Amino acid sequence: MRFGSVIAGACVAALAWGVSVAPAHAANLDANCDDNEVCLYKNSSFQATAGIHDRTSDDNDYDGNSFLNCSINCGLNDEVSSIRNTRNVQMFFYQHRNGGGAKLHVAAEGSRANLAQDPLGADTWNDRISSHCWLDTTRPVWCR
Ligand SMILES: [Ca+2]
Ligand SMILES: [Ca+2]
Ligand SMILES: [Ca+2]
Repeated sequence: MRFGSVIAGACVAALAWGVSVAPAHAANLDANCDDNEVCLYKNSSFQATAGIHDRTSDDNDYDGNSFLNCSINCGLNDEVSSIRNTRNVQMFFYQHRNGGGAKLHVAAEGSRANLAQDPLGADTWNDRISSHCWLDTTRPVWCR
């Protein structure tokens, strides 16, 4: 195959149809942290092999979502320990679902390598995040 296995199924299908594909094509939930995604990691320091959830959309409730590349305790809610935002738009992450509780700002194309170093009251943001959104013009009402 001309391209590596990191190219997602949707991209391969597009190539088969003769459609040109940008190199930075964002593939939702393929365990690769592509451009225009938010990449949530179970461990600190962006360890994709220890659990990653890479997505292209806002999420108002992590409950029921899971890490990829993960075999045990893989639920997303209250388990995220590092973050990459690869979209050129700033983001908010929230303590609770639907934008509830405290919020953590991450810059456009910014990241947090270790949420245990980001204070949340007397505690930290490690294993606390439950929803997120990009602060673009189409953001939902709960993205405050
Ligand atoms: Ca991806
Ligand atoms: Ca964690
Ligand atoms: Ca939470």
